Amino acid sequence: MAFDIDMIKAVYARMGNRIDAARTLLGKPMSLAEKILYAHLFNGNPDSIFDRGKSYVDFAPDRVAMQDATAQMALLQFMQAGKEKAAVPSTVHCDHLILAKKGANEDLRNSISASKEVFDFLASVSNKYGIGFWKPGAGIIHQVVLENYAFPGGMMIGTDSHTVNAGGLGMIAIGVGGADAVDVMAGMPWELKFPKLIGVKLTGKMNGWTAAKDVILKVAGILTVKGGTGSIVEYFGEGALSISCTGKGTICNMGAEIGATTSTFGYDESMERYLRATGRNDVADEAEKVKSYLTADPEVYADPEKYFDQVIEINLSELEPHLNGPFTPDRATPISQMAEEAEKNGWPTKIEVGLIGSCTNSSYEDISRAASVANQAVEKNLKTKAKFTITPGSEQVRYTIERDGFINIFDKIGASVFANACGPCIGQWDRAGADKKEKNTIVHSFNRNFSKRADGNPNTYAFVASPEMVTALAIAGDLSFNPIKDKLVNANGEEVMLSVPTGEELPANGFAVDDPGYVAPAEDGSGLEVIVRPDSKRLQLLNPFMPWDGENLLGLKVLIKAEGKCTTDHISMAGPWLRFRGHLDNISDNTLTGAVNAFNKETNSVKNQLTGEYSPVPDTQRAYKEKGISTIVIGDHNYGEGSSREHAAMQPRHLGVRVVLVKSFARIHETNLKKQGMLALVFQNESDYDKIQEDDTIDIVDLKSFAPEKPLTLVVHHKDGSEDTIIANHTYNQAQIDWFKAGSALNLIKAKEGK
Ligand code: MIC
Ligand code: SF4
Repeated sequence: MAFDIDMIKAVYARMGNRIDAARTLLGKPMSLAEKILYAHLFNGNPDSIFDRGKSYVDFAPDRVAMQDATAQMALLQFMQAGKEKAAVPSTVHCDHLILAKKGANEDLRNSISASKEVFDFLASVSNKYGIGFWKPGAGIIHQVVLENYAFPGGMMIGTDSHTVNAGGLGMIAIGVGGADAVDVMAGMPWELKFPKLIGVKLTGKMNGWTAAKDVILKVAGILTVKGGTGSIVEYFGEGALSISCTGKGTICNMGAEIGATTSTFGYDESMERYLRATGRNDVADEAEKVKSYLTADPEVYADPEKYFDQVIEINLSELEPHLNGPFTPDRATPISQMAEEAEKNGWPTKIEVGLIGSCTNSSYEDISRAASVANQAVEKNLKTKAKFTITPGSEQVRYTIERDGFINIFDKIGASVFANACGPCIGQWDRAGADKKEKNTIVHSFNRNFSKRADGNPNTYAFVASPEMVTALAIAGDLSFNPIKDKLVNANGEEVMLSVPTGEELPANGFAVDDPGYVAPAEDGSGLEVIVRPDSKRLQLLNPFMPWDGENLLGLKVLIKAEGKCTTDHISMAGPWLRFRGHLDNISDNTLTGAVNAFNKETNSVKNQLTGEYSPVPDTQRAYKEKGISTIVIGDHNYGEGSSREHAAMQPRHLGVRVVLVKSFARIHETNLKKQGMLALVFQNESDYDKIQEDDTIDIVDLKSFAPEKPLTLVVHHKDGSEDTIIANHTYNQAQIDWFKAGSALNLIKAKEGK
């Protein structure tokens, strides 16, 4: 039986009426995204319609998922909210804090002992508040959610940007910061700006070396890292029907890389097959009964231009395998052009390591197709040139692929199998020699390839591809190798070609697992106590942020003017810093250390206006804080792109930054800033960015009349005595202005609870 089947039945029972009511109000056929959104309004039955891209709407998601690195902060906040139990089914997954170094068993043992305090904390909070707990080694949050919790037509949020993976099972699944998870677990409305809609029509059918991954690599190339911002991407068309459910998951997963709010597919037979194969006949049976509500109305897909804000069409029959990178997931190169591009750009073509797996690509289908390529290396007597690693997404997948002999095949090409966890994808890869910072190339089937992400080396050129392409490229050891047309020379000196991968969508003998790694919470946890040691280096109870004093913000010093890409990895790096995700003061020592200072083009070196000296960003900021001086951070486009980690907002807040003023924001980060009581502002006139100088002091002169839709005025005082006036837009509605006034959204929840 599926988890929480009663909740799922209840969602389906009310869905029809709500969608019918919305259709009547809208007076037109509905897309799937609209159906799910209107079926999940906090106030129940729809009684008005919303403006896409404009209206803020209160939703009631069906469930919440959290991973260990973000759950700590989410749960530390939830503990302050004064509730006895999580209001909706919620889970915690231990996956990010697990190192990849020697191999699964040893790494898992070492990581459990290194992070015992944190895992124990998460286990005990989960137990107390009725939250399901998935132990270290159970798998990566998104794979475990797809296998166990996702259901067509449902709505969930998760404290990780790749929560969107569950769109593969026809959900609206959205990545958020921990404070948003607290809203939902506290039974309060969860607010989102009603998204715009992008339709992607898939025609034709994939063949040969092309995989589902190539669909999203192509889409990323078209839309770029910010093209999906504020939108839900809905895939449809005959091509969609031929993609497996897990392949759909891969496509939705990487929707995070184009900034999309989420992506989804209509319910179809691939989803039914997957539900049944993963032990959820009950969900499949229920979904079958409400099928017409689990996909768009037919008119929408027949005439998409009329119903979506933007439509993209991709012919799968012609789609080539892609390699995206280096350093950004939207730099898309079809394999046929790779040799030329690499040469033109001076990318190192020798591949050192191929890595497959991760939450994005570790389905049975992915692994079986990659194994079919690896097997050819064995049979055709080829020596695999690059190192090769596998990171399975869940214990269920790992157990099944081992049983079916795939691990054995990978062993023969000298592969290492890492623990079922994020490992190398999140900088937990203790890669030998990475500290030498040598220029080198890796290829992987993960989703992100920002500088330093996998191994901490800024000179690692990482390219993203499908698992089967990664395997072929690892065998060849050469970025310019195109398996579709190029030959390789084997150990006998013969020229051989790799034939196209073959695989199975689902295991013929079913999935199997010995210990899935799930721990159910106590029925009644009210008497349980959660302990945080006061001298802990890893965990720190939170102190509420100070409310706004009602005055204009005057005398703000410019902490840093960040230039170019400034992702959450640049604002709060992962890797070794993951160990401080539950300790706000300690993790604050990495604040903005990856951002490039526009004035000297260096990272982690900014001018302290009090001394005139250059010092690391966190030290400079702490020096201002000590003197009670507030600061402002200036940023470029798509500031805060990437992850959902609210640390990127809480750390600056904790250190005394009051305002972040940028050319544009990534969605989750903008919300995180608002939730934590920061001012998130956008230049009305982009070129004003150039007016900000290193020694500036800035006043916000009309904050006392802070109101929705009313821009704010900043007076910038330059060192030479001259001044500039800059207008900043913002997207705060009244409720969000109240968060700002209270010091944070959490302060407001607490006030409502009377705690
Ligand atoms: C990531 O892929 O960057 C992460 C680590 O999963 C993050 C969450 C985090 O920072 O903990 C994400 O994508 O949200
Ligand atoms: Fe983990 Fe990487 Fe997936 Fe993030 S993207 S959840 S770090 S495997």
